[in-house]
Amino acid sequence: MADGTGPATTTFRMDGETVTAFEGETIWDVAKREGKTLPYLCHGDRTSYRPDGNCRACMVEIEGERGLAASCWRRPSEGMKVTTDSARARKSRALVMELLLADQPDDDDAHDAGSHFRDTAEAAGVTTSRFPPLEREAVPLLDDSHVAMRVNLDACIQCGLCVRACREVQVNDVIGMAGRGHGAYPVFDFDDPMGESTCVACGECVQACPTGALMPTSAMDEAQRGNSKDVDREVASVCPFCGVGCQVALKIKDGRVKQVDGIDGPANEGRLCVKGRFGYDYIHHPHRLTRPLIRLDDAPKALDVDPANPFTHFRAASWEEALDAAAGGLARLREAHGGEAVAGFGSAKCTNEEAYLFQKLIRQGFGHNNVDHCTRLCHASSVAALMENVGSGAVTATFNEIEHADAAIVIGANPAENHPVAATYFKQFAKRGGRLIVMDPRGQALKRHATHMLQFRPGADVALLNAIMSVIVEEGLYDQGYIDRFTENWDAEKQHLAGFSPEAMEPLCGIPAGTIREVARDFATARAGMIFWGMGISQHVHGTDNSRCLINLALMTGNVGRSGTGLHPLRGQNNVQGASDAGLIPMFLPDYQSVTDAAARQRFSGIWESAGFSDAAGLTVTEILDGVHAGRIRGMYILGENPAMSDPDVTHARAALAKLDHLVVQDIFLTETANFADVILPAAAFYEKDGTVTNTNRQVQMGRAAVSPPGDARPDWKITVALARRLGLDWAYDHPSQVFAEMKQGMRSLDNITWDRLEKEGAITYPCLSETDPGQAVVFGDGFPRPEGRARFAPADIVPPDELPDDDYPMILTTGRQLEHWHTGSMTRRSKVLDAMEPQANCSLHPSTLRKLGVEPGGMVRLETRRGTVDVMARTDRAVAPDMVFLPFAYVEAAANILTNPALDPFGKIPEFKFAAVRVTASPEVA
Ligand SMILES: Nc1nc2c(c(=O)[nH]1)N[C@H]1C(S)=C(S)[C@@H](COP(=O)(O)OP(=O)(O)OC[C@H]3O[C@@H](n4cnc5c(=O)[nH]c(N)nc54)[C@H](O)[C@@H]3O)O[C@H]1N2
Ligand SMILES: Nc1nc2c(c(=O)[nH]1)N[C@H]1C(S)=C(S)[C@@H](COP(=O)(O)OP(=O)(O)OC[C@H]3O[C@@H](n4cnc5c(=O)[nH]c(N)nc54)[C@H](O)[C@@H]3O)O[C@H]1N2
Ligand SMILES: [Mo]
Repeated sequence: MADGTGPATTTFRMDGETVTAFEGETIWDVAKREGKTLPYLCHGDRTSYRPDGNCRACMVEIEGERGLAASCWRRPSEGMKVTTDSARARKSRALVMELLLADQPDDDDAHDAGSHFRDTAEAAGVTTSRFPPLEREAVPLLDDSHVAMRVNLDACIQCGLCVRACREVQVNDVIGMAGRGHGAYPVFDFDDPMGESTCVACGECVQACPTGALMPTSAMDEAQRGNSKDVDREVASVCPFCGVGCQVALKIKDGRVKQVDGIDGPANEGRLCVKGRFGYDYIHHPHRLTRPLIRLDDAPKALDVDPANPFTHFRAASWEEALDAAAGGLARLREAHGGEAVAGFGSAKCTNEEAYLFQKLIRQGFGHNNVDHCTRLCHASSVAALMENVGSGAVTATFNEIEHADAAIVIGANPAENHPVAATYFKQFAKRGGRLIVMDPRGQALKRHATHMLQFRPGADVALLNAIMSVIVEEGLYDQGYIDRFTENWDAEKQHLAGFSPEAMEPLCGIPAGTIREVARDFATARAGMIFWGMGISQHVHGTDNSRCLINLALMTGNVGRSGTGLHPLRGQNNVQGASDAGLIPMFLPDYQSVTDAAARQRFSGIWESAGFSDAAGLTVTEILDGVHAGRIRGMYILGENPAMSDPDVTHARAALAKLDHLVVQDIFLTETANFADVILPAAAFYEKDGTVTNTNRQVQMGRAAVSPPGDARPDWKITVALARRLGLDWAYDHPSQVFAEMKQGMRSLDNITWDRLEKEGAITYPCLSETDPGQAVVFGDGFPRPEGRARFAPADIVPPDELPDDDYPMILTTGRQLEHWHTGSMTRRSKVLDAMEPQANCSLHPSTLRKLGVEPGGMVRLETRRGTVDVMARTDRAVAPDMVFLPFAYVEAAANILTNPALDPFGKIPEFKFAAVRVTASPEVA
C-alpha cells in the first residue's frame, strides 16, 4: 500500500541511505516518507490523483541509467541507487519549471499568485525565465461564461489534471483536451464556453488545477488576478448540505468564507459538489436574522411577506426580552393546559448535541414525546422496515463499499443530483465494469452508466421487486446457506413470491418479463451486491412495503454483512442520521431505545436527574399539525425546519401554524414558517458553530466554527439552553463537548468515540470497537441485533397509491429535488451561484405532453390537484413519462406542497410526496 503499511518488498539506496519501499510505492512515495519533498505537478500529492509521469517536475537520477527518471512513476528495484538531489537532477527539474514559467502571466498578473505551481517553481529556485513564451496555436484566453468559475488558459501547463478531475474522479466527462503538445488546451464538451457546456459545476477541476488557469470566481478580481494563499486562516469542517458529509477546508478572509475546498474525509476523499464548493455564501446573505424579533400585536398571521421588506410584522428585541417572551408563552400554555399543549420540531440541519438538547427539552420540560423532525418526511418508512426486520435503522455498509461490489441497485434515488459525491463512486464503479441497475420512473444522469435502466410505472415498486425475487426463487439463485444461518420466515416469503411472476407483474410495472428475469439473474449471481435507495421508495403510502422488499432481496441473495454488500438508504440531510440517533423521534429515545420501555425511560430520567416523562409514543410531524387543528396543541417550538413549505398539503399546515397561540421559530432566515411566529430567535449557521454531525455512512464528524455569526445571532444549542433554564430546567452547559459527554452516557453507539478523538481524527464510524478503531464500515457479518441474531423476511403485498388519476385529474404529479437547490430554498436561493444557475420555479413535462397542451418550452402551465393550484414555468424533458409532471419543492412562488397528498404510510407515517392525481393545463394568459 502507498501509505507505507503494506508488506516490505524492495530495499534500495536513496541519497546514500538504505531505504525500503513497500508494495506499490514509487520512488516519489518513498522520498516523501523519508521526509524529502520532491516536486510534483501531475498528481495531487498522490492523494486523489494517480501520477502519470508526464510533467517531468520530479526527475531523479538512477545509477547506471543514462536518462533521468520520473520519480512519481518509477517503482524502485532491489539494490537500485537513486540520487534525488544531484546537481543534474536539480538542474533538470529547474529547467522544466523555467520552461513552464516562460508561458505564465507575469507575477503581477498571476491568476493565482499563491498557486502550487508557483510554489514549486520557487522551491526549485526559479522565479524568472530566460526563455521566450512558446509559440502556441491561438488558444482562447479568458472564458468567464460560468458564474462560479473562470478559465484563463494563458496559465495552463497542459498537465491534464482538470481532464482527469472531470473524467476519472467525478466521472462527468465534460472536459477534454484539444490541440496537440504545447498547443493543447482543455475544452468543455465540444469546445463550448464553460457556462454553456454540460458542466455541473462540481469544481473538481478548479481544485485540481495547479496554476490558477481554473479559478473560483469568488477568489478573483475583475482583472483576473487572485491569490489562493491570501487567506487569514483555514478551518476544517463538514459540508452543511446533504447526508454524504463531505469534509471541507474553509478559507477565511476578513471574517468571510472566501473559498471552499474538499479535504480527505472518509466519505468524500477530497471531492465536493456544486453546493458544497460554491453554495456556502448563504451564510453571508443580507437576509440573515441578526436580532431576535417579536411579532407586532396587530400583525396578522399569514404568509404575506413582502420579499423586499420581510420584517414588517416584527420588531427587534433584546435577547432577554425575546427569550422571556418565547419561554414565557410556552410555560403559560404548560400551566394552563398541561405539557401536552406544547410540541416541538427539531432539526436535521443542526448538530448532534443540538438535536439531543432539543428532544431533552420537550421530554424533560413538557413530560411527553411529541417531538419529531424531517426524518418523518424522508426515510421514516425505510427506518420502520429496517428496525422491524434487521433490528437497526442505519445503513449496513458505507456507500464507499461499492468499491468492493460487483453489482449495485440504485432505486428511487437520483444521487447525481442529490448525493453527487456518492454518485461519483457509483459512476467509477460502473466504469470499472460493475453492474449498475437503476430503477426509477424518471430518467436520470446515472442512466448513462447503468447496465440496466428500468423506467417503470411510479408506485409499482412492490410489483417489480417481488417479480425480481420470484425469478430468484424460481431459478434457485438464492443463497440457501445465508438464509439458513442468518434469517427467519423464509418459507413464508418463498410461498408469497409464487404469486408474482414477471409475466403477471409486467402489466403492473411496465417492464418486460424478460428484462425482469435478466436483472434478477444479474443481481443474484453477483459475488457482492449493494442496494441503495431514496425517496422514490420511502415517500409512498406503501413506503414501508417497498423497503421490506429491498431487505428481502438483500437477505435472499446473502448480500449483507460482507465487504461490497449492504443495504444503504441514502440519508438526506447533513445530520438526519445523527438527529435520529440523538432521539429526535416521537417513539424513540437516543439510540432507538423505545419510549414504551420503562428501563430506557428510567435510564434517561436518571441521567437528566429529573422526574419521568410519558410512556406513550409521541405524535409525528403531520400528526402534531393535526393536533393543532384539533385544539390539543396550542404552542410549538420549531428549530431549523420549514414546515410551511416542506409538509404535504401546506395549506393545511400553514393554517395550523397560524392557529397556534404561541409559536417560537429559531432559524437563520425569516422563513415561510417564521412568518407565523410570535417570537423569532436568530441562530448561528453551521459554519459558525462547533458540534458533531453524523452522515449517511454512520460517520460521526467534527464541525468547527470558521466565522462569527452575524449581529446577535447565537449557536442553536445556546439558545435552547437559555430557553430550558427559563422553563425551569437546571441546565448548565458551556460547551457542546459537555452535551456530547452526556449523550455517551445513554448511547452505546458512541462507545469509544470521544470529543477529543473527533477533534484529532475528524471522523469516526460507529460502531467503533476500540479507542484506536476508526469504526466499522460494514456491520452484521455475524448476525443481526434481533432475536437469535436473525433478520426477518417480511412478505409485502401490492398496495396502490392513495390517489389514482381519474377523469378530473388525469395525470400523475411527482415531486422532488434539483441539484442546485436545497429543499425549501431558504439557503440555496440565497446563494449567488446556485440561485444564478437555477433562478426560476419550474416543472418538467414530456415534449409530447407539452405539444398536446399547446405550450412552448419555457411557457407557463397550471397544475391543479384536490388540494390547490400552482402556475409554473414548464421545461421539456424526455426523462419524464408523458402522463407525469415533475415539480421540485424549492420555490415558494410555485410551492409543490400546495398540491401534494398528505395520505400516510401506516407504519412510517410518511406522506405520499411522490404520487398525486393532477390536472395540467396551459396557464390562463396573465394580463
Ligand atoms: N440538491 C439537493 N440534494 C439533496 C436534497 C435537496 O433538497 N437538494 N435533499 C436531501 C434530502 S433530505 C434527501 S431525503 C435526499 C433525497 O434524495 P433522492 O431520494 O434522490 O430524492 P428525490 O429527488 O426526491 O427522489 C428520488 C427519485 O425517486 C424517483 N421516484 C419517484 N417516484 C418513484 C416511485 O414510485 N418508485 C421509485 N422507485 N422511484 C420513484 C424520482 O424520479 C427521483 O429520481 O436528497 C438530499 N440531497
Ligand atoms: N413535495 C415534497 N415535499 C417534501 C419532500 C419531497 O420530496 N417532496 N421531501 C421531504 C424531505 S425528504 C425532507 S428531509 C423535508 C425537509 O424539510 P425541512 O427540513 O423543513 O426543509 P429545509 O429547507 O431543509 O429546512 C431547514 C431549515 O433550517 C434552516 N437552517 C439551516 N441551517 C440552520 C442552522 O444552523 N440553525 C437553524 N436554527 N436553522 C438552520 C434553514 O434556513 C431552513 O429553514 O422536506 C420534505 N418535503
Ligand atoms: Mo430528506
